Order: sequence, then structure tokens, then C-alpha cells
Amino acid sequence: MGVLTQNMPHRDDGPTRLVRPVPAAPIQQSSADPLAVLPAKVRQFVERAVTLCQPDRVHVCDGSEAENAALLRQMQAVGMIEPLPKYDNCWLARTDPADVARVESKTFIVTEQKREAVPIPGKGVRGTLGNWMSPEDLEEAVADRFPGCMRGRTLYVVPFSMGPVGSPLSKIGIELTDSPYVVASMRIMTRMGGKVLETLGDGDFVKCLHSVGLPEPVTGPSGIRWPCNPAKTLIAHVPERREILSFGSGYGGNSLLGKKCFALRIGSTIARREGWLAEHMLILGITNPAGHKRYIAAAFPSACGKTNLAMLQPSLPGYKVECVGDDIAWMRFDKNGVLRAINPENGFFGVAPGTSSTTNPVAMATVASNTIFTNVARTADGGVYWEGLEKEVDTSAGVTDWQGRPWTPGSGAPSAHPNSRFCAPAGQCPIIDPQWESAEGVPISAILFGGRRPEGVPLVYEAFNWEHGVLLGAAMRSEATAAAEHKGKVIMHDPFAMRPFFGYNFGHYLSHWLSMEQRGQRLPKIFHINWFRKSPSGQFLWPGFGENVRVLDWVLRRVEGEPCARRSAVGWLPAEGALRLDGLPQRPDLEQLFSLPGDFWRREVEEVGRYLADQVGDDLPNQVAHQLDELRQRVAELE
Ligand code: GTP
Ligand code: SPV
Ligand code: MN
Repeated sequence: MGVLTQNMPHRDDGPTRLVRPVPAAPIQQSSADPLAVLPAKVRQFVERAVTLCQPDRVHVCDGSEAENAALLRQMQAVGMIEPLPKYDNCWLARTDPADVARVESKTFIVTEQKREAVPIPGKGVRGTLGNWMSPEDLEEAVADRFPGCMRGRTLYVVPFSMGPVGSPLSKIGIELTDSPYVVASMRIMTRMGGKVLETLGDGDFVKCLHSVGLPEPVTGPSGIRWPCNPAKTLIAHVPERREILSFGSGYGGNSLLGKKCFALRIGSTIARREGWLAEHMLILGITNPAGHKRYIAAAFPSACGKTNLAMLQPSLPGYKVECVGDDIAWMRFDKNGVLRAINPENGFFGVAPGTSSTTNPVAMATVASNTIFTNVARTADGGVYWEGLEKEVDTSAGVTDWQGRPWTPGSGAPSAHPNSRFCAPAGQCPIIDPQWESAEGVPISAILFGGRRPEGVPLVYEAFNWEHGVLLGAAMRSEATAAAEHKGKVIMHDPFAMRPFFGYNFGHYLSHWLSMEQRGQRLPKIFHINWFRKSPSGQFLWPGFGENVRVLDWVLRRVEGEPCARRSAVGWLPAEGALRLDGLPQRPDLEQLFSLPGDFWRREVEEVGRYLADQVGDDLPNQVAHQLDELRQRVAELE
């Protein structure tokens, strides 16, 4: 029985009458009964949440310009955001320093049986493929947190569509939140309000309940205007009832519930049942100099280059890249066995540091208007600043850091938080693909897996077949980044870039991926890439960014069936001279970029083997174990 779908004990005055129309409400709702516009099932959901959370007001969002402007003004008035007058309709939010990234340790999948949610780890091993909670424990956790949590606040009803409104591949959610920042961000990240309720009718939707976790008038632990409750933060998902309950954090993936919670965790469980894939992948279109266009999807862990690749400015003449999405792909085989992908999102929630006119001019153009920046630094003239903009932003008039303190270059501490982000409408991207809102999705020719691997892993290699490709995804590892609460540059396992986002047992997820081989007529080829290999002196061996088109060029030629590859122990590598290097100012050290050190690879295979045995155990499909055995035999020969 779900927390929000069970019969809540009704109070005497009835749930709707708790919704007092307050004259001072910052946003006026035209109807005396703000819930009158809601379909019956949505209304019931809202009423139960109102009974539980006891907000002072309820506001049903229509997604209009006027509504958004009023929300922004209201947040500005209380000091939650400030305008950035250097740009058009851009805003800066500073969060509580205790609420700056996703909190994986407090993120749970709730199922009757633990094994539905997570594999059973080996004896004495702590499972790291997600956290499970029982329905009973969830009831208790909710009872400990949500009752009365919205007192003094407004509960916003946010109807949203993941995917273009009305597309057969799209899904609808309703997020109830007490954070106006979440509302304004959801308006950018999803198709919000407008026709969503009409399209939903009496259909089913994903129920999302979010609270910053503190009634008014309390501010956050640090006293700034970012209410949150880190000690009680909980992000729970109930796949069976398609419910998400998020408490205590107002930041990113913890609170914009359409993104990781819905589109990946709940999404992956829906996808499994319906026979498709919900993945942490960018989608891009690439046209070669002959005018032939293909689409590629790529999974890299958080803060490892998806946004950058999705907006790549090719350095090779005649190539053109267009962006369909930068974070999430929903993909399914159509009736002809072609894998088709949609981007369920409507905006980019991108990493700010490192973004500049040299690395990603497209992103810089995208965020010049209608963008909410979070935890970046600010220049005296009302512009943004972060690490990576040293060469293009004049800081001489002064910079305020992400915590609102004066900052000077060379002070040691970063001006912007390493996980500071921009939230910008995808439609503003100057290279948005003409097909990005196509109802049937774009056909995917290649899938890339990759990560930050300073050592041992070549720039690019191709899987021998689908099953081997599934091993490449399962064996993904990457240096930890600031996108989550991990510390230091430790190399972590992040299978399919989904470790923080699986909605069900990773072993079953692998079986699901393997089963796709039967659905596809023209299966995409699978590759592994690594832009981050370093020389012994610690320099990146590959220039990256716009030059990554050289790798895509090779990938596309492989897709077309060109024999431009040589067999190696780990997969197909570019044949001698096949990787285009013409026009590069400096010839990269290909020997180091593509070397396969025997000791490294034997250690890698053992490490991956141990990980899969310890973490996935009996749920590991035989085919994956078999692929790993084959790899073990091949790398035994390496010098
Ligand atoms: P999430 O939004 O967290 O899922 O991350 P993402 O995968 O979209 O990450 P993003 O593209 O924002 O990349 C984050 C960091 O990777 C930035 O600091 C970039 O500068 C760096 N980066 C991206 N591409 C390259 C590259 O080709 N080479 C190098 N050296 N760094 C890169
Ligand atoms: C990620 O961490 O992969 C993100 C940012 O894309 S968040 O939405 O916060 O999860
Ligand atoms: Mn992401």
C-alpha cells in the first residue's frame, strides 16, 4: 500500500477546506477552488498531500509567462534568487552549503522484496548498487517527516510531461512541491502546465511529492534563504505505485523530480516492463561532409562530458553536430527493429565550471537568457563567473563567490561550487536538432560508453558484438566527480553511468539489455571512449572537446562498415592511420593513447570480475560472465 494512495485519515474539516484562500497569496488563482481544474485522480492526490503536509495555500501551475514572472519576483523579494542584469531574464540562486549535490546515500528504491531493487551482495560485502527500503520503513520515514512539513508555505501543483506533450513515447507526472525554485526549474526542464492536464485526462501519472522539509518561517541550517533539511533528507521511489517522495533537499536531481527520479529510476522500471530502455545518455545528430546524417547516444557518468559532447563544435571541416538531448534518453525498437530515442527533457541542467567559449560556445550561447544559475559566482556587473572563464571574463571590478563572499583570483578556493549548474531551455540551444521533439524519436546508429580514466583505457574501441557491448557498459569505471557526495579522485564503478539511477536490480537490468539483441533488426554498434587518459606527467593526452569529432568520424565510418579497424584484446581499435589527425595543431601521442598495458588490463579484468561477483552475485547473467572470461583470456596475452 503506497503512502499517497492509501486512505489517509481525514480530518474533520475535510482536506479541501485546509486550502485556505489567503488574500496575501503572491500568485492569484482565478478560481475560488484552486483544485477545480484538476482531473479527479490528480485532485485526489493533491488532497491527500494537503492533508499530510498542511500547506497554507495551494497553487495549480499553468506554466504561463505571467505565473513564472510572479514566482521569480516573489523569490527575489525574499532573497532566494537575484537577477543577473548583464543578461536577459537570468537569475542566480545560492543554496545552503549543505545542499549542493545529489545525495546517493539517502536515495532509496522501495519494493516488497529487496532483491527486486538491488542484487544481493556477497557475504560480508556492502552493496553499492542502490539502497533498498521496505514499504513499512517508508511509511515510518514519511510519518516522521511529511506531516505538517509545508505549514506556512504554498504547495505548488506542477503537471509536467516527460517528452513532447502527447507523444506516444511521453509520460506524464504531477510534482507537488513547496519550493518555488523547483517550480521555476521544472518549467525549464520539462513541458509544464499548459496542455498537460488536458492530455492526461483521467489517465495515470507518476506521483511526485517534494518538500524542502522545513515549515516557514525557518531558513536553512546556515541561516540563508535556502530552506532544506539535510539531516532528514530522503529521496524514495516506489516503482510499483509509480510514486516519488523527496524530502529535505531543494537541489537538482534531488528535487527536480522529472529528471533522475522519474526519467531514470521510475523510468527504468517502466521501460523494463514495456520492453524499452531509460538511460543516462546524451543524444546527438551528426552530419558528415558527404551530407549523410546519423544519430548517436552516449552514456558517461555525471560531470564526465555528456553536455559537452552533445553540443560539440566539430574541428573537422564539413562536419555538423546537432543536439537532441544532453542527459537522458528513452529508447525503444520500432516495428522495423530500429532503435529510436527521445530526449524526455525540455532543458539542460548542466555543469557550469569548465564551460567556456573555447570548450563549449554553444552552451555559452544557450545560457545567455532565461536561465537559472545555481551556486556560480557573480561579477560586479551582474554577470556569471566560474572556474574556466579566467580568459574571457573581466574580474577586476570584483567577484562574489557562490556563498556570497568577496572572492579574488588565486585565493585558492574555487569561486563557483564544482557542481554549480545552469538550468536553460533546450529550445534556446543554437544547434538544437530539427528532430529533437519528434514524436517517434530519432534512429540510433551507435552507442558510446565512457568515463574518466587517467590510465590504461584507450581513446576509443569498438565492441565485437552486442553481448560484448553489454560487458563494456557493465564494466564502466570513472573518477568520482562533484556531482554527488563522493570525495577525492577515486576510480569508481559506474556501470552504464547508471549506478546512482537504477530503479531495479542491476542484474535484471543487464538481462534486459541482453534481451534487446532479439528486438533489434539493425542493432547500434557499441563503443567505449575515454577523453581523459593522461601522460605520466599528468597532462591529458587528447585535446578533447571539438576535437572529439575525430573519434566520432571513426565511429561513423565503422557504422558504415568501413574496415578501418584492427582487432585487439579489448575490442576493435582504429587501424593504423584511420583516426583523422589532419589540422591538429599538435600531433597527439597515439602510442600512449592506444596502448594496452598488460598489467593494467589484467588488474582491470580482475577488479571488474570481483566487483560483478561481489555486487551482482547470482543475478549476473551468464553471458556477461562469459564475455568477461573471454576478455580475461585475451588480455592474458598482452605484454
Ligand atoms: P551531468 O550533467 O552531471 O550528467 O554531466 P555531463 O556528463 O553532462 O558533464 P559535462 O558535459 O557538463 O562535463 C563536465 C566536465 O567535463 C566539465 O568540467 C568539462 O570541462 C569536462 N569535459 C567535457 N568534455 C571534455 C573533454 O573532451 N576533455 C576534457 N579534458 N574535459 C572534458
Ligand atoms: C547528474 O548528476 O548526473 C546530473 C545532475 O545530471 S542532477 O540532476 O543533480 O542529478
Ligand atoms: Mn546527469
